[in-house]
Amino acid sequence: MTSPTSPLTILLLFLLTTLAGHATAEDPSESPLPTDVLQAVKEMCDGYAERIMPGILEYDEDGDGKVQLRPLVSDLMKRGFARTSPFPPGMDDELERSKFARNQEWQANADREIAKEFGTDDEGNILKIGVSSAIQSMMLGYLNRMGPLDVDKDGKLNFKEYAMGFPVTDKQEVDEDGHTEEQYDYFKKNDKDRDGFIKGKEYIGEQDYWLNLLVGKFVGILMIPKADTNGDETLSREELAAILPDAEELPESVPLAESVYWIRELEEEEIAALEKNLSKLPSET
Ligand SMILES: [Ca+2]
Ligand SMILES: [Ca+2]
Ligand SMILES: [Ca+2]
Repeated sequence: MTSPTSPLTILLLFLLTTLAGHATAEDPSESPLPTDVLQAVKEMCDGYAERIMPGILEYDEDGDGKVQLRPLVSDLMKRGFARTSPFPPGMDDELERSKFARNQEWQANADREIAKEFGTDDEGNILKIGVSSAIQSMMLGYLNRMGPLDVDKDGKLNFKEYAMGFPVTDKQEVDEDGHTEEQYDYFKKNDKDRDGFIKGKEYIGEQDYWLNLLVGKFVGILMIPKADTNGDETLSREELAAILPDAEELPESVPLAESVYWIRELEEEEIAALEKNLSKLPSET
């Protein structure tokens, strides 16, 4: 598991916060992005909504195909959603504690924002199209904000411009130009045509990566009660192993009431496995 203060986690948290912190409605018709990019964003977000809806429908108790947003969020909050985790036992270092607290605040904020923007009908029921447009809004908000990084205004980001979007923490090693390995890695990964610039749909590649993680975590948070197969409100090691069979390390047990905190710290491959395996489990009875 990634420790809460590893550079990658900080980067992830930063991006989640960047995404989530801008969840105010972004109207696609007012976006400066080209039509083909907007269309690609829409399709991507429809796909994310497709993935999220089965998790939401787990909360459809009367089977009418509708789930109300407010009670759903209250349910999730009982497991740590939109809340900050208490300090782990033995975390005494002041600096470590303040970083942990800040990270938790970011995560809780990301939760609040993702749920707040879900579109509902007049009765407060969550709509698939409302889920898709909430994610689109987050994504467009971020894409539109890439603009200011483009200092020389040539419509694309060179490495120096791109790297400004990634904060370097005091614990990260930097080269003589003040850049981290992660910055180079992410730039290389997203510069798909290798022309030395991030432009057009390459912006989306970045977003798609982080949103994929965010959506995977959210589906995990929605479906985690299914893993409690004996219904004792605790995920035993056996129950955890059933959903993460390949995990190298698993906690002894995780109370359902703290399951969101546990999911927040999972790594990329674990999040993917969690979503896949929880989807296969029968619904909670
Ligand atoms: Ca530029
Ligand atoms: Ca490129
Ligand atoms: Ca159990």
